[in-house]
Amino acid sequence: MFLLSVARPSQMPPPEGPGIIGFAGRSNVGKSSLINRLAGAHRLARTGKRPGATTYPNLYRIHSGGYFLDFPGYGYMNRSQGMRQTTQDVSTALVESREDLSAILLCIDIRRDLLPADQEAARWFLSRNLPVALVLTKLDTLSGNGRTGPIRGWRRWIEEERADGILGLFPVSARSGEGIPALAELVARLLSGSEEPGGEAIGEEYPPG
Ligand SMILES: Nc1nc2c(ncn2[C@@H]2O[C@H](COP(=O)(O)OP(=O)(O)OP(=O)(O)O)[C@@H](O)[C@H]2O)c(=O)[nH]1
Ligand SMILES: [Mg+2]
Repeated sequence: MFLLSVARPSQMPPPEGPGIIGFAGRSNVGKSSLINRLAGAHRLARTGKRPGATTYPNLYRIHSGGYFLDFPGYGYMNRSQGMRQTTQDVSTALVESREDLSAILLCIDIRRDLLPADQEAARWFLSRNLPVALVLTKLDTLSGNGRTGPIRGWRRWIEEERADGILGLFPVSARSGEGIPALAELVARLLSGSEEPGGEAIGEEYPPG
């Protein structure tokens, strides 16, 4: 169920037992579609053909307990600078103020190379003491051979990064459902509190770059 579009952190409900899982990533990578798939509801989060379908962070309450927080995509240039600044401020404030934000599912289009913006986003969340799962979206758009490159590339990146808070690599398709069970399992573990964060917090702006 859709709860609210968060223009100010004070609009958020008070922390409760199960936490919040944040969905971040570049515009149009399929964050909202993934939320719908994981929540088992088609029209929960608004999805769009045009980038920037999600303006402010949107909060959804999940049937099994806990929340999904859909962050606006970064790298969306078609909105005014002032508007982007406002939504970034809200996102940054939420990341800094919500101790019940338990992890970030960082969504990356599997067809794109390892973009600096995605790498920086991962590092930024990790630096804020937030565990990050790297989710490679739109898996259905690539065949077996085409998948190997990006999956290997990100595996190597994870090895080289050696960050405690990286929860793993999850190639998924919100369209076909492939890879979703493994990610749903992680989400269940995160919301039940059996997956623990690590790392040290230092300050930077969201989104990076
Ligand atoms: N082939 C394929 N297309 C997908 C998949 N998931 C999403 N899409 C398409 O990608 C486009 C963007 O999807 P959204 O879920 O709105 O993406 P978003 O990341 O929420 O976008 P913003 O809110 O603009 O940041 C839509 O046209 C979706 O239909 C997928 O698993 N496979
Ligand atoms: Mg969206």
